[in-house]
Amino acid sequence: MSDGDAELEARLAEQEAFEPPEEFVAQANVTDEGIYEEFAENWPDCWEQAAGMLDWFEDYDQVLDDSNPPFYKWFTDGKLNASYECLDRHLDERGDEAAIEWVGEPVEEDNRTFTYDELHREVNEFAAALREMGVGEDDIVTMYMPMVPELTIALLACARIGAPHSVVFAGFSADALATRMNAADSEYLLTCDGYYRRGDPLDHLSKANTGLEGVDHDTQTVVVERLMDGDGFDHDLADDQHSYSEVVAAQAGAEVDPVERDAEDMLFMMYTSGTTGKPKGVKHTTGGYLSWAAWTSHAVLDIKPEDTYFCSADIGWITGHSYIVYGPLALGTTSMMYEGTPDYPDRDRLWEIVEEYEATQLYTAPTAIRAFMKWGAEYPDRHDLSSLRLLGTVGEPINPRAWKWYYKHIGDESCPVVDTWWQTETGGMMVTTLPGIKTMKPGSAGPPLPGVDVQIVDTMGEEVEAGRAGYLTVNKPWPGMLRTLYKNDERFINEYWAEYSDTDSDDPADWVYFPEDGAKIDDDGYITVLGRVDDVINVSGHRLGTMEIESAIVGVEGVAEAAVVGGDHEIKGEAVYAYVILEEGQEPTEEMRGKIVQGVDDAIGPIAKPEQVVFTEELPKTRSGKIMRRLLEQIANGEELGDTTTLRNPEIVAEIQERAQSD
Ligand code: 6R9
Repeated sequence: MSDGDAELEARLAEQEAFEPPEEFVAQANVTDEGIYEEFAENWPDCWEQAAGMLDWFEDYDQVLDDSNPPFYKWFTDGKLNASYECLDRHLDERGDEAAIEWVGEPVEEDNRTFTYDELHREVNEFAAALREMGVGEDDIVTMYMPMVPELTIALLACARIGAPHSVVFAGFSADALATRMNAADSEYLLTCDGYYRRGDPLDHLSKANTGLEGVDHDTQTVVVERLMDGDGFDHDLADDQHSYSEVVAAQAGAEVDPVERDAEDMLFMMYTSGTTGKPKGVKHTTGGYLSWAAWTSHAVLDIKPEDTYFCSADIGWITGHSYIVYGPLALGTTSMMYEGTPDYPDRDRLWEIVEEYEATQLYTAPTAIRAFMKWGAEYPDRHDLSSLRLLGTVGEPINPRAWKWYYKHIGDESCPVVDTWWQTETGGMMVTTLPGIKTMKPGSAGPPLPGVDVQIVDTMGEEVEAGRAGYLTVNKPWPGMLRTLYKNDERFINEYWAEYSDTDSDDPADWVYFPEDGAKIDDDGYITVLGRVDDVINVSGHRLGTMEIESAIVGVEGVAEAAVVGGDHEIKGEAVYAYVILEEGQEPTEEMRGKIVQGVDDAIGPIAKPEQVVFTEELPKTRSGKIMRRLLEQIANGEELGDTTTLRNPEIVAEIQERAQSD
């Protein structure tokens, strides 16, 4: 490091606030500070600005119908189609411009550009193929796909014919696929033969087929051929399975009119983890969700049609839905899709892509930034990243050191960084600075977006003082919010509203949304999100329920009981730590440990695999028999232990601690 660098590092380390770069402000989509007051005074009509980003087939009557909280309706009786919004309406002006730049794993030169015209054609053909298979309006189509262009095509094809999609992350297990298809009564699946990881072909269809065996109703499957000749596995398609290229070829040139969907009609559902073992099917609508995705893409990501915008998330998660597909394409921009990992063939892969495509925004996760930081600045330094105008992060809290590294080494101190807090359930961003207006404070996401009403409260629902830890709550509905949990209104109320609402009231003022995150607020209204307060672990920005992992472990033969907690991890943020009691006569062998790890892999997927499995004869329990997870977390983190006197079995704690350390 040169002296100049050292000086700069020292200055950055001390600096707590950063102003938006002037050059950025001069061109930003939103620059008038008055927007905060304007939206507050004009709520909920302010959200006409979000709806106004779309071209509606039929105008809505009412911005918000809050007559039956928490079942809010937005843009009532408005009619639109998400596929039309993301494709058709751009064709006149942007038909020849790139909609999707797809960058494949570098197994050969097979990157693909889809112009809006081309994407429109592909979406129409696949929409026709889906119809031909019998998919009707409101039939749920499941996708179990890696980051290939057909995934985006399929989402928009479903939207075109009014069939809600349910995407299951390709890294999830066969069991996870079956559970989700069963829960959604989904009769259609889109998957692929395989894909490439670090240059090697990976069999995906066998996993999908295992999943299909667990589905309790008839299904039809479409299989995308991603692998190249010679890399294929021995796959025979069953009678109820069709080749993607064949069904699409049969519809060459077909055009499908985008169906008129009501604003409140379901656009998609997405399963996410919660406190109990059963994943939650979060339902999003067409009008509110799409308005929210488009408006936040415009205001926070500063997307303009001529941009080449790069979000490195996977479409298997909500970030990919809102900020690779729906938001950016609704704005008519070029959205990148990257199939591979950031470190293959080398650790400069993302920077190579940014340089080659002249990406203008990069939206990624703190876990990735921490890995980049660990690998060192030499990798981004190899490339010209000056095309970048804005940087974003999402998924988990970002520590100030990682924020500053990102700001300096990727953004060259000339790009604002937006730290965006939101969830699967919120549909899009909720708390973040507006990049053309607000001072940035590393580690703090920022104020709520204009028109978003957030309070930090104590267990009684009273606002806590500035600087004190409390619970994040949202006190007014917003267009992008989930409408319910699929076919489970009761769980919807219990999970998100019951904690702080008067659930007997039909006055919206008595209803408060609780996202189950802890947070604190500064005097100036900036919010620092502290993390989940439920039994959810955030591994590399991915939500995993401890109960789901525990039930996978208990499902392994020979295991009697298990407790799982999240412990700190340098790169992943949090990692899974498992404490396991074996049945009588079972030995705590390495083989058993292997079976447990495999059991989690089979039930959920590799991301949920425990970092450490500690065998014990007992778990620390309170007198009422509740597992003291706090103590297990402290053990996982190698921290000093808190009070153990209220335990039924205090002596076990030291023993577990010893075993965890000797492993
Ligand atoms: C978009 C997404 C949601 C949970 C959320 C919170 C954590 C997300 C964050 C953040 C601190 C941020 N989270 N963004 N925590 N700062 N900027 O990640 O959705 O997968 O549903 O996870 O992620 O704990 O409750 P999802």
